[in-house]
Amino acid sequence: MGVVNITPDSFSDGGEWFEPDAGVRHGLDLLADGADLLDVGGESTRPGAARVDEDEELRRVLPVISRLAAHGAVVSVDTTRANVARRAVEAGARIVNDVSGGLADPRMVHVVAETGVAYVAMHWRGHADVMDARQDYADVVTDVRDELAARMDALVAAGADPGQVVLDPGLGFAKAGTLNWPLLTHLDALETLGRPVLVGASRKRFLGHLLAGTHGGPAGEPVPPLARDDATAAISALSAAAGAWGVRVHAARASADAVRVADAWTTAGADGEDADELGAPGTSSTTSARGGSSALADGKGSS
Ligand code: PMM
Repeated sequence: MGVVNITPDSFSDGGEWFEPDAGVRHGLDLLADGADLLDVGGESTRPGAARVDEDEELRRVLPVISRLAAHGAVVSVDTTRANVARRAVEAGARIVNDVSGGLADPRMVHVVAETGVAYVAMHWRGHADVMDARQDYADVVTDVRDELAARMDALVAAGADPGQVVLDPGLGFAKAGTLNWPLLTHLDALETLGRPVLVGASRKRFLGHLLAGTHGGPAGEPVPPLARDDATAAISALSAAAGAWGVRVHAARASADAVRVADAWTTAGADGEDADELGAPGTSSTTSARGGSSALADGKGSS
């Protein structure tokens, strides 16, 4: 899943693709680099970010979504607002990616049920201005799993089909540095909920901290967002090998390659030693970020 942020202030690429033409061009570049899906967002969720109003969010995302959909791209809209989700689906989006898992807007679960659209429910504990203060977990893995299970229940209670839902641990959202690693190493805990899992680690702060003092930078200083892409690709490979359905990334090529490597790796492991059994990269039927995308495009998800 390639990220197309139509925002002036996202933490790693704010302002770069703010005009619709630039956003569309960037989306097409991500597809050329191997992305299967494009995630178009008009509101930054970086820590401390102020909210944009709904009209402005619509003005940012709708033209880009309709043009990318007209190019045949599978588009998701990154929004917490039910009305933006509905309008985006009307404009051609086939997936709603809601970082609040339906908590920010009580009407969202109904839009998901009524449209039948595929829906990413991310773990969330509050908007960007408050989330850093909401990091109390008894056990981060079980708490995130249980809170996502509650979001599934709310969706089903509103009439949505569980088959519409993809789950996301929400790396960096109400989770500082070290809290993110157990979530990554226990993706299987989320997989017990029976739905595909999306991982959004790309360029996040915890990677900046992991790499602090490397890349020629000063000791203790997190490396800047654009220097986190190689680490992001490593997470993409490991996530795919652990069974993730997708990875949400800013730089598609390295992660698309990483997912192919993981796919070949797990296929070889599952099929035994016969290398001839390996198909062309990306064509395997085994679970991988690439392998699941067509199912989601149908709105059915994968398992
Ligand atoms: N992270 C961001 C935005 N949207 N959506 C999902 N499903 N998962 C994420 O981890 C996620 C997201 C923040 O990153 P950005 O500001 O660079 O888009």
